[in-house]
Amino acid sequence: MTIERRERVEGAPGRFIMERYRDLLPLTDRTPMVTLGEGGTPLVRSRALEAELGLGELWFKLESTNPTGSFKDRGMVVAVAKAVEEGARAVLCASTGNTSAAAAAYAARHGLPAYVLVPGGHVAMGKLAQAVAHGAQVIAVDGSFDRCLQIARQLAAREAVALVNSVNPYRIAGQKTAAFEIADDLGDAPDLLAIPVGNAGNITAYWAGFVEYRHRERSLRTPRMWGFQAAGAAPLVRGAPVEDPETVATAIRIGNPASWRGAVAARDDSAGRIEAVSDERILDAYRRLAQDEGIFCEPASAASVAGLISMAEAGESLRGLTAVCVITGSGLKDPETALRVPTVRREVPAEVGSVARALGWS
Ligand code: AN7
Repeated sequence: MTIERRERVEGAPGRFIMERYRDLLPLTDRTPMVTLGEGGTPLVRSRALEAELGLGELWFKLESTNPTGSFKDRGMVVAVAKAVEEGARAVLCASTGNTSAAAAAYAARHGLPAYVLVPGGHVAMGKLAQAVAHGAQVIAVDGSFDRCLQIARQLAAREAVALVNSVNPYRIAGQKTAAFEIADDLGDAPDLLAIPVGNAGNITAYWAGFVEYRHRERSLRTPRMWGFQAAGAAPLVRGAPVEDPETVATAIRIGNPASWRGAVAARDDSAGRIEAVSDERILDAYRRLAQDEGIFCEPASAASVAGLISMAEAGESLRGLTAVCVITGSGLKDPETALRVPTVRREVPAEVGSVARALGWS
């Protein structure tokens, strides 16, 4: 018996999406196969919400476990590799935070400089820390994400940098692999896919992934796509751009999504929905995920769960259906929101009696 050597991949072989789904990605033999271990994320079954919502099965796709703590790594690993293949000498993006963290990490991995434009004062602390730690040049712009993206597009058109926002088709290609993994893990696509929507790249990518998988007969069906925007930043629900988007879920504080048409097509072609959820409901779902399911996500991610709860309350029948909620980013990204609740008490003296009293045990 001969054992064939597989192509060697730098980093973490096996679960690496560019290797596992190579035949479904726009790679060539000149694409550098560099990884930080993205993809292969867990699909975890609900403990509490599934029965409460009357679902047959509720699963959480934990994209928060990607190397930089969000789904952005799937698209960025492909986009930066292709940028290198095509001769780019730097990468540029606009970001509400997670894209910048991923761009900075993968640029560092390839030895390229990264430039990121963020809306000043509206990026969660953990994401900013990542971009800075990886050595990206971070420019805080006095304006919204939408303005940052406009400026980034103009700069990319006149400088020799690769724009790695989701207007870059390699980002969408990489992010499709999450849909492939869900169908592989469940044995088929679910009935429903619930997902937060900001710039709308991810809902576009998931839909493309499910459609492609069915087309290639690797799954039998496609899900209904349910996208959820924050009420203060819900242009797709309103049907018009929002000038001054505002929400506690800063990741999706976006008023004019670049993949607008992709999101509308995902909704309409899947007989799905795009709805708005209030910040109050987002924070409620955020706490329920952490306390009843053991899943610490960032507020934007909780929009998918808030949306499912809202739809159930509005009388939408979920009975017997299999649903997947995409948990797009880690709670560690935004510790300030987590600590806003008044549960951390002041320090007590270092002795048993005081600690027991503080615990309410005596
Ligand atoms: C945790 O990082 O747009 O609808 O610049 O970070 O594909 O934009 C982030 C978006 C959901 C929405 N959840 O995805 C950025 C950025 C989290 C996010 C979204 C984002 P898209």
